[in-house]
Amino acid sequence: PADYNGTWNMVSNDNFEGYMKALGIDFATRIIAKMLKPQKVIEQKGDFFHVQTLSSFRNYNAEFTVGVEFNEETKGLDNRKCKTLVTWDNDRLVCVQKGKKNNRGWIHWIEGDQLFLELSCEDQVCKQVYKKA
Ligand code: RET
Repeated sequence: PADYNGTWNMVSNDNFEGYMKALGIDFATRIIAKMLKPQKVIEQKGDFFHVQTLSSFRNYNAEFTVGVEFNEETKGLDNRKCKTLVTWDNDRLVCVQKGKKNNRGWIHWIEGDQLFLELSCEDQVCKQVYKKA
């Protein structure tokens, strides 16, 4: 599989506002969150991933094994519970987050020294790009 290990700094973040609104994140949080330039710190051992999304305001921590469904609590985001499954689509990581929100999930892939992340919820798609530190 592809190698996602490393520290990645955000360079662009398109429609994060729409994504956060679709999740039902409150106005005050959205105002702060959309100004952030989070950093992703990814540790990968084969199919096991530890993904930290770090920012000056709040962090989000995710640990998963590709192909193994787990109970995700989106602590500090919309604080919901999801049944989450990440799978490989060639070298892309494809995540489905089953829960109250329809069409929720994300896709990660790498091109050169850039890490791409597309976040979906309901009818909203947020497109983020990170560059390897
Ligand atoms: C921040 C700041 C507080 C508000 C929101 C945030 C969003 C974090 C997201 C993290 C996604 C992580 C993924 C990990 C994959 O392994 C930045 C914590 C809403 C959307 C996709």
